[in-house]
Amino acid sequence: MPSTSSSAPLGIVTLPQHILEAQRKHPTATGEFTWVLSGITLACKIIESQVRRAGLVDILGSANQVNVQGEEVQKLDLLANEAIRQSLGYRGNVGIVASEEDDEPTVLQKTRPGTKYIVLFDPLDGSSNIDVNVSIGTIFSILEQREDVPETDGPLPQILQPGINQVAAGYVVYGSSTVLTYTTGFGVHLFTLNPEVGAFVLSRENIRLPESGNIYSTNEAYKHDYPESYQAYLDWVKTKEAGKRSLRYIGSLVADFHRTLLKGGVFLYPPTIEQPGGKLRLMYEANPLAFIAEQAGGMASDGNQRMMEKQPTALHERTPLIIGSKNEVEKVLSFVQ
Ligand code: AHM
Ligand code: MG
Repeated sequence: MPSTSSSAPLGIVTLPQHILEAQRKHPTATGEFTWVLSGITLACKIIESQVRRAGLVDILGSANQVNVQGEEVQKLDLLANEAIRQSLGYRGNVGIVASEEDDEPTVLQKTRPGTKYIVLFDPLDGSSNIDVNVSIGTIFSILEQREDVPETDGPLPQILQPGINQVAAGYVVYGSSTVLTYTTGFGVHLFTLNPEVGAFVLSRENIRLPESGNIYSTNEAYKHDYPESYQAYLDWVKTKEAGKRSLRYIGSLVADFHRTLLKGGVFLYPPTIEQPGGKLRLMYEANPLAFIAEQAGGMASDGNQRMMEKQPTALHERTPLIIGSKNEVEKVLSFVQ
């Protein structure tokens, strides 16, 4: 029988508890932020329940629409997008939300004082994997509204901030279990959804991304469309000098990143002939994952500069991405820089 003595730790820490504890250590924190994150986690629980039911009801497959990126929108993408927008709509302190699925950002409340935050998100990353039961996820990035930009300039100048300005970032993977990882700049913490009680429970605190790792992750089928420097890296990785390596590529960034965070290695999506600026989105894919990678001791670069220092010029801007273990990212950069 486990001890029931009152001095024994209870052992279960939920996400809201964890955030509140963290805030307590920061005397200036107001608790507003907890409210924003709870909106996001509510949405992710709604999305997860839809994902789990996807094969049972008619929500798989395409919605016969093309999003602003020119990609076919899957029905679950739309549901996920709506879930986040609605869950944040009534949080009084979120002023602007912007999503991969929407051409333009949405201003939730204009002039209300205290509309402090901007939430950027990819509601359902890896959507080409929805129909085949492969892990997909939600990625989010939180910025503060800029006081130096007049409201009359519209939401875009507020949003176009470099990744270093993020106050929080995270992602959820709807996989064999549903996990949420987040950072507010004080380490990276991982929670697992207990589906019976509907709570995200702390699984790992202060995750460290291994400094090295033998897994490389990229769409090797595009190798000949990559710049020669990246091809040289992919040739090197198969040499004796590189040692025994493994290739893993899920095709859902969020799931490929999650593995990289826990096991180490490097994920790369370089520029291609078709997409010379890269495929992945700077503001709601690369930046939030870069923030998490760095907080865990890893690195993220676009091949030329630190990802989080890149000044965005458009909401849906794309970027090449090299992310993962410090030593592995540096190795790739030794070829491409
Ligand atoms: P999306 O599903 O939000 O459109 O995201 C793009 C996805 C990433 O999750 C993944 O890393 C990449 O596209 C896979 O691209 P490709 O099929 O070109 O390898
Ligand atoms: Mg995506």
